[in-house]
Amino acid sequence: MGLESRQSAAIEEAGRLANERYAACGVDVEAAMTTLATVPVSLHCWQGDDVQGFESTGDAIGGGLAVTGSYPGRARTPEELKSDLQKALSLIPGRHRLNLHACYGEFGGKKVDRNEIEPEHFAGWVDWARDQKLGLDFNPTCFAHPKAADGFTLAHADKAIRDFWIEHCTRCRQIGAGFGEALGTPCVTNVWVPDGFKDTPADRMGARARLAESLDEVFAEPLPREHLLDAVESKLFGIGAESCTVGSHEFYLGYAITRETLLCLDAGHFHPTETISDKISSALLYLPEILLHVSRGVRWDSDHVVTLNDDLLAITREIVATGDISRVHIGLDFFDASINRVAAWVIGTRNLLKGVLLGLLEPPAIRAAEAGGDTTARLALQEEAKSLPFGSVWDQYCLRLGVPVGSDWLEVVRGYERDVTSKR
Ligand code: RNT
Ligand code: ZN
Repeated sequence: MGLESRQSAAIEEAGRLANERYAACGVDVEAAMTTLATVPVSLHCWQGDDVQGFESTGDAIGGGLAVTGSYPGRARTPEELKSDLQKALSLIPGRHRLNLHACYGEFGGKKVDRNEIEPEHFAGWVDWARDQKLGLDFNPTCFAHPKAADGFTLAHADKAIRDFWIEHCTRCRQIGAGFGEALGTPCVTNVWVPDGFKDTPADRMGARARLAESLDEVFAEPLPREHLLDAVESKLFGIGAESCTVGSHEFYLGYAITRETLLCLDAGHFHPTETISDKISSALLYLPEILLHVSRGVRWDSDHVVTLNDDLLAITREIVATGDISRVHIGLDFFDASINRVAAWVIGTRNLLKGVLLGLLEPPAIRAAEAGGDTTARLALQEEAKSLPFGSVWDQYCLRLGVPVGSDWLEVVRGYERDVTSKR
C-alpha cells in the first residue's frame, strides 16, 4: 500500500469510529455529509484583487471601505481572477457560487461608465460560470467612482446623481436576472450603498426618504424570482461616515419586509457586542429568504478572513437550526491583501463549511433538554459536543469529495504561487 492510500485508509478508519461515536449521540453523519454537499457558498470575487475591479479608472475605493496589505500576486485581469478562483475552488469541497461586483465586467479596455453597463460585459463570466458549473450572484458597485466621492449615491441630495445610481442599479438587476436565466439558478443581486454622514446630520429623515424612493425606482421593474432575488444590505458605519449610515439595519429591515426583498446581514455591520447569529431567526419569521455576508471584524468592520471562531459557529448553527438551510443564502465578504489571496478564499470558505457541518452534527439531545426545561443538561451537552470527533468527519468529507485533507491544500497554493501569482 502506498503512502497516500495508507493515509486514506487511516482517514476512513477514523471516520468510521467518529460516525459510531456520533451515532451514539443520535447524529446521522452520513445524512449530515449529504446535506452539506447541497449547501452552496457564494465566493466573493473581490478577495482576489483587493476590491479593484477591471475598470482601470484609478478611482480610490472610497465608500468607507479600506483594504490593507501588499501581498504580491493580486489578479489584474478577468483571466487571472478566473484562474485564481478555479485554483481556490479545487481545494474546497462541494459546488459553490461566484459573487461578482459590477466593476468586474470585461470592458476590454474601453471606458464604460456605471450607467452604461450591459449584459455583454458579463457574457465571458457567464460562459466561464457555466463551464465551471457555478451559479452567479451580483452586486451594483456604488463606490470607487467620482459620483460617489462625497459619500452619497442613491440618497444624494442632487437628483441627477441619484438618477445616475438608479440607472446603474436598474441595469445590475437586469444583468443579474440574465445570469439567473442563463445558468438556471436565481442570481442574488445585493444592493449596498455607502451613503452616510461623517458628522451629526441635521436631516436624517430626508436622506432616508430619498434612499427609499430611489430603491423603489430600482426595484420597480418586476423580474422573475426564478432568475433574480433582490437583496438589500444595511450597515452601521464606514470610514468617513461615522455618525449616521442612511441604510441602517432598521431602515432595511422595514424596507425588505414591506417590499419583499431579501435582507442581507453582514457580520461586520453591527455594534461590537451585537451578533448576526441572533438575528437570523427573527428575520426568517418575517421574510422568506435572507442573505448573509459572513465576515470577521477585528475591533471594527475590518473584513478579516473568516476563522472558525465562536461567532462563525453561532451563525452556522443558527442557519441549520432554523430547519431549512435553503432559506439562507450564504455569501462571504472579506478582503485581506496581506496574505496569499487564494489561500484567503480557501481558509474562509473551508471554515464556513466546517461551521455548517458542525451545525448539522449537533446532538439532538441538546434541543430536547431545552424543550424538557432541563437547562443544566442543555449546557452540559453543548459543552460535551465540542469534543466530539468532528475533525474526523470533516477529513472524511474532504476525502470523499476529492479535495485535500487537512493542510495539504496549502502545498497546492504554494505551488501555484511559485508558478503563477508570484510572477505577476
Ligand atoms: C461594505 C459591504 C459590501 C461590500 C462589498 C464589496 O461594507 O459589506 O457588501 O463589502 O459590496
Ligand atoms: Zn457586505
